[in-house]
Amino acid sequence: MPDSGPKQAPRGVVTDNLVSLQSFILEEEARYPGATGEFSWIISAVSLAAKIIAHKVRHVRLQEVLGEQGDVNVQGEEQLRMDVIANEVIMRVLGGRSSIAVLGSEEDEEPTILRRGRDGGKYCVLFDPLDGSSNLDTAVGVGTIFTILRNDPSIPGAVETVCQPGSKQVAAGYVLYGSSTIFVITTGRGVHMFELDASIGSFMLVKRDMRMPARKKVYSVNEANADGFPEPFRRYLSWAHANGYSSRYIGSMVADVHRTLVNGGVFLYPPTAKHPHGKLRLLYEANPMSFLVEQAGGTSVTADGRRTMDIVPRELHERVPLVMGSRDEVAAVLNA
Ligand code: AHM
Ligand code: MG
Repeated sequence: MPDSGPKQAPRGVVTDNLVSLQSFILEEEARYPGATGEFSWIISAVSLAAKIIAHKVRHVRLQEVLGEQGDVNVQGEEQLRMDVIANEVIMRVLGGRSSIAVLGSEEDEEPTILRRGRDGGKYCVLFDPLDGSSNLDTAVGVGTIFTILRNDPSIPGAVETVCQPGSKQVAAGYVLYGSSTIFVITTGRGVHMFELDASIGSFMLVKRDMRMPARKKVYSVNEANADGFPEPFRRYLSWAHANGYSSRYIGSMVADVHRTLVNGGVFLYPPTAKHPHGKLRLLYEANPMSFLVEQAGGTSVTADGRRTMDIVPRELHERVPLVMGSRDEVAAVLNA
């Protein structure tokens, strides 16, 4: 019999294994001898919270959760009812996980101490419960961003405990509530993407080890603020205009960064007249996204070219000017 070459699966037969987020994380954790499974419990809590929030976001009008709460959060921004609900969902779901020592949220002035290190609190979780929520009115993609840090029981204060540079993150990710619900995560070994199959209630692996292209002529910035940008950013925009670049800006960080991760390009939030230190928050927006971008082969820096994840934070809600994305595109911004 002649050799017919490598065997192919019969048509219509799926050869790839189906992997849920749950089993993926268990598999990852099993690589570490002595792992206790506590970390997997935290990710499973984040994914449960994400499913609850996804359901609410999808029915935001029917459930009448659009509109203002009437309060202002610590950043002086009006809180939407959905911001408050998403925050509560995450606090209540994660609050029950016995290995979490501290929770910190964009919506709360101070981090919440759940338990001390001696009581088993090994980790801290920081999150932005519903980033870009002002876009909910128009059914645009919004997201949840999270990061997991180790708890150092020798540090007494909650703020001091969570003020760790991004390079110390144990894991980070986001959930995009877009036309589909997407969960993207890194534990420092690549970036992996899952999609929610609502019929079975599971996030299923759709892309292992995402890599972002090194080059893509797309920039993503709120160009209406350009007059208030420092000169190098204005020079970059003129250069990009003259060099055939396209502009894509949703105004919802999770959606803009997700597109940048998948397609390449550069996402920027430079200092502006209104936000001289940038608008985005270092600990629970910039750092988790920087971890993902770097793990996918990209770069993330602040306005002065320093690596974002090297900044030592001083406070929970600190802001940072941000340039992140494809390696060569970030370099083009810095070289302008
Ligand atoms: P939020 O956390 O209050 O929702 O604000 C953050 C959002 C980001 O999602 C987005 O990148 C940015 O604000 C857009 O800001 P602007 O409207 O100034 O362009
Ligand atoms: Mg936000």
